[in-house]
Amino acid sequence: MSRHAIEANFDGLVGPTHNYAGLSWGNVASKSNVNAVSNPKEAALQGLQKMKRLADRGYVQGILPPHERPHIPTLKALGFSGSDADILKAVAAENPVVLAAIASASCMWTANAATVSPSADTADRRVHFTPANLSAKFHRSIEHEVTGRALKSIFTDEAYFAHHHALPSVSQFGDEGAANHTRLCSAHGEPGVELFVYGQAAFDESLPAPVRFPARQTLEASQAIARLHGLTDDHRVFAQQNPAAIDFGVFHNDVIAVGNGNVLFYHEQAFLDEQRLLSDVRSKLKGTQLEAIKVMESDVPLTDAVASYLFNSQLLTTPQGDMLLAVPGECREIASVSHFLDRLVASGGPIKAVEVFDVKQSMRNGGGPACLRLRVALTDEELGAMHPGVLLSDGLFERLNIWVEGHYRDELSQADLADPMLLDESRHALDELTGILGLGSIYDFQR
Ligand code: SUG
Repeated sequence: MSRHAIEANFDGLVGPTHNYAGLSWGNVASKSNVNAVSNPKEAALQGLQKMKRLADRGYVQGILPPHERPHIPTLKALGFSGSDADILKAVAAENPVVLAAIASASCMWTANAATVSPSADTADRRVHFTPANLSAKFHRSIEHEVTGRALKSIFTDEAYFAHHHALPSVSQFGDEGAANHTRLCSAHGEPGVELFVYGQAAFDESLPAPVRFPARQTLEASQAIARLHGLTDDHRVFAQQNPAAIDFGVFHNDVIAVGNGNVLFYHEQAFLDEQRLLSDVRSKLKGTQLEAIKVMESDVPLTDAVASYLFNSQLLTTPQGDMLLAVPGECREIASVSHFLDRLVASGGPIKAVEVFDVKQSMRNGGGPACLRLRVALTDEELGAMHPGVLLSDGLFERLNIWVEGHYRDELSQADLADPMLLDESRHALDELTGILGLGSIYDFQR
């Protein structure tokens, strides 16, 4: 039975410690901006502007809160002791990379927060959530616990929502969440096909793997998520990412492909076996035909795709039933990409409009518009059952702008991460935020 549903986008609100630490080997932007001075205030305001513009267009826009950083409990688990100030001083002296990791605001990229399967696809007809273990990177592996708490406090009613634990935190079950998961369907409320794109098979060495950069998502993790979410064979497809693309800096599938409704928009180098992927999706997709929009290397070289983040765009269905591509500003700065976008809109295909968003602060760490959001398709009833306090309204937008202006710094260097005042400022800000959003005590310092 199909029901009317919408797609809500939950953006990560950028945290007060947003900084450039070069923590992500394999992510070109993160490595090339290491030690640059960041502007957390501007980053948070850019994110809010993106949310507001989409909310103004009628999209349901939600917010996921930043996490407590620097995360003192992780340092205590690593043997640091004393007051918070002592601990920060000791870790800064002994291992500044560990300090940077536990201070990262990386939970802003909520495409990596979790994998979400809408109720139209799952065996028990509930919306299923699994926070991603993000085990490939230490700084991200500490996100899933608080992500899980936040998701549970937003989607509480067990009649509608099912929550799973993150998978075991080892590389064999490395899971990067929705960044490697695309849902194709005739409409958000109709049963769909969930496409899981993995970088490597952990237990099958006969399959190719990248040699330069790590594959963060494994086949085994994708299969486990599909099992947990109760996706039968006709609702799931597994496909391998092209290892050569990972070695080129495509660390998540959402850096080279994006899907929405019946459209899959991707670069010709995205997948290892593109024909098999297309025929698997076509055979399982009900009520509509797959529209594959493939971008050729001769039109947009992979280097330009990675530099512009063309595919890290949000592909959204408009109220008229067309599609809108929400691209990062960098797409208009790179000639091949900008020309391609003009031709795409003029081609008469499903993508009828391109909107440009400035998320430069996030882009410098390898996070475009699509990294900043987690998609949750919800029926009208499910939307009514979730916690409404995290949905962006004009009033909440205004309140959050004031909150950012009041609590955030406009400059942050690596040396600042050890400043005990930053920890205090951050906790004060987050304590107030859980009040604004009505989320209850989700942070360790509140418990
Ligand atoms: O995991 N960058 C993030 C970017 C995540 C982008 N998300 C998606 N493609 N969905 C990452 O590599 C860099 C942090 C630093 O270097 O300071 C970072 O974590």
